[in-house]
Amino acid sequence: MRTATKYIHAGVHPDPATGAIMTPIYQTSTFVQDSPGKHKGYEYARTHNPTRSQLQNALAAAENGQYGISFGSGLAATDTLMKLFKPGDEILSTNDLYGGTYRLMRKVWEDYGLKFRFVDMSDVAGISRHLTSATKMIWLETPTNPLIRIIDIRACAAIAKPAGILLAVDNTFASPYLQNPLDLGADIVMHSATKYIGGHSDVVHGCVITNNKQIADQLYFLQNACGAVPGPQDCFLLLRGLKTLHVRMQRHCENGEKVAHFLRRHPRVAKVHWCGFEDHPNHRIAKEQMRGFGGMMSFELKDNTVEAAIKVLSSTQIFACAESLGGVESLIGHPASMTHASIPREERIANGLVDSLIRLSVGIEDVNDLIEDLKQAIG
Ligand code: P1T
Repeated sequence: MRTATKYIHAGVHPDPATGAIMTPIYQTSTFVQDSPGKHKGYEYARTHNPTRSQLQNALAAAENGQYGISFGSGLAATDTLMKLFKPGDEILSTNDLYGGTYRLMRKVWEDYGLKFRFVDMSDVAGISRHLTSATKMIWLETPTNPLIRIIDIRACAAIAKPAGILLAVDNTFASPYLQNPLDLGADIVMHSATKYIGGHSDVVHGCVITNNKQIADQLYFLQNACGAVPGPQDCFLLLRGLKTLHVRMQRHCENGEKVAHFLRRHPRVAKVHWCGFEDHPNHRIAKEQMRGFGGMMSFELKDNTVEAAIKVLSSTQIFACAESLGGVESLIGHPASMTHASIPREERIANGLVDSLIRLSVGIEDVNDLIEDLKQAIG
């Protein structure tokens, strides 16, 4: 099946009871059994739910994977992944990543004995230097949040595989439409499906997809044993969102390109981070591993102050000042005080996340309105 057909049909089938073409919302906590253990495949809704099962199949298909495991949020998905490890195990992570993931690693899992190192993985050659005999997983985002760095997934897999280290990719910024990490050698792909997969800013959800049966079995076990599961209505919204992912992503890419070029020409803008520019440091890798450059970007102001950034964020009329990304509507955010506030300032600055950095999630509105809005807001 080709991409567009896959998003609409793969992994889902009409409801066996009624023929409903859209997967019904099985809003039930339990399933009646004929006698103990004699049932139709469903016992209790934390363990299995038919709406969730179809979503998991559809998400797995979207990432060319065999197993999909859904969670109540992206962070719940990442949190469950961390439970695959034992105290003393090390995880090597990229140093530019969602602030909530950083917080989960540093403020939660370090207390349980996991060790994390945060390094710049856009320089792949440097990665091996940070591996130790205790390293069990490489964790990366690409494009990274919020500096849109690109990490070479294939090259990371070539380092991880021979060393027996798992490679996990948070594919939230690209979406399955632009990039499929499992095809590039990753063992695990994770999404905050809250973003492009849902696409309408109306649901919080996370998922993990893998081709490794052993990992999948462990994650299904943890999904039930720890219970960070999504509700059936959320699963329904995700199933619906996925069906239009390709159409939305095409427009996100078109609009993103025009907005990025507009920003680059603006006299008050010092630097634009968008992986579609030919002089982006990792553009060649982006071109190789992605099918487009997406609608996520960030930019720095010449007046590199929090105040200057806040002034822009307070002045937009169409871009809504909000956390999150990937919805049909355009959002504008200030990572230093919003999504990445949990990262200490010195660490942020050292990694290149400056005070005036503004992040855009370019939506699918008329791009001329978006550009006019930014023009009046930046001044
Ligand atoms: O919000 P949640 O569904 O729990 O997903 C967390 C998450 C994981 N990975 C990436 C790359 C993310 O961007 C996020 C969430 N990010 C935001 C809310 C944000 O505005 O960046």
